[in-house]
Amino acid sequence: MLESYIRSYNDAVFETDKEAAMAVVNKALADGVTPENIVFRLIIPAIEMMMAIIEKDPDANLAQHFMTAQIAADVTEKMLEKFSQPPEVIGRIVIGAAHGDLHSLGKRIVSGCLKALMVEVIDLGVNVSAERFVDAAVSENAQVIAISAMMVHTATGENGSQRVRALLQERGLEQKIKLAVGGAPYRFDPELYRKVGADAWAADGVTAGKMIVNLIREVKNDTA
Ligand code: B12
Repeated sequence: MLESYIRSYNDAVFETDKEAAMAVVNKALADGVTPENIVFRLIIPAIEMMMAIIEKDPDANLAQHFMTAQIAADVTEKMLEKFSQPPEVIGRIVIGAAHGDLHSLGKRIVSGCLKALMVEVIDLGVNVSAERFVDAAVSENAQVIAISAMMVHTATGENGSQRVRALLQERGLEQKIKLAVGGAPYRFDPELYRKVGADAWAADGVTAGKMIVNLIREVKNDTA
């Protein structure tokens, strides 16, 4: 039975038909599919399927990619309330677009993937200063600061990742808070993340989710 929902859900996502995707989810729930299975068997595999398509065809439709992550985030949030046991939250991150950067789509996709992986996401929006990233990470008790930068000058700029690294150093927070980056400039130069002082980077939402979960685990092990 689950298989047919998986097929219908994937078809709906492929057609970027959010209503149809939600209808599949609601029908599955009504037919007794557990919220846990909806998240782990329907939502997350659909994101992975979309990424596999995008890897083969870099020109794959951005709307499909975006919609998959949006639906994933929406459905996951609704399903979490219905889990039989409160899901174990893996950790918490703050995310935002770098200072001077107004590009928000990549960040939203990454947020959707993280929420589906049970990571709490505090979205600081766009054009976020280095101080704000660090202050928010401290006040929210986040293990990771995730910075999205779509332009070379916002990836490498003075009030971006490099300043965040300097602040983490100055405030003695490097063991407690890791720095992850992503966005187009990092795909062009896979070593750029090191130059801007980040701990890690990822080329897409699904890889970003996995990488950030690893960073959260690193922090938790180091500070245990
Ligand atoms: C859409 C877009 C816009 C939209 C943004 C709308 C919005 N709300 O986001 C608008 C029209 C507003 C815009 C404005 C501008 N843009 Co623009 N834009 C783009 C475009 C076409 C697509 C970006 C996008 O959304 N991609 C889709 C998402 C899904 O991909 P992504 O962001 O890369 O995210 C994925 C990964 O990178 C990764 N990821 C992303 N963030 C993070 C973060 C972390 C922590 C991790 C781990 C991973 C990760 O996962 C994501 C999901 O898979 C790009 C061209 C391109 N091909 O990249 C130009 C582009 C980024 N823009 C560019 C420019 C120049 C501008 C403007 C300056 C144009 C102008 N003259 O006004 C302004 C700048 C505004 C500003 N201050 O930010 C240039 C940058 C050039 C450069 N070398 O720096 C580009 C590359 C176009 C070009 N070829 O010239 N833009």
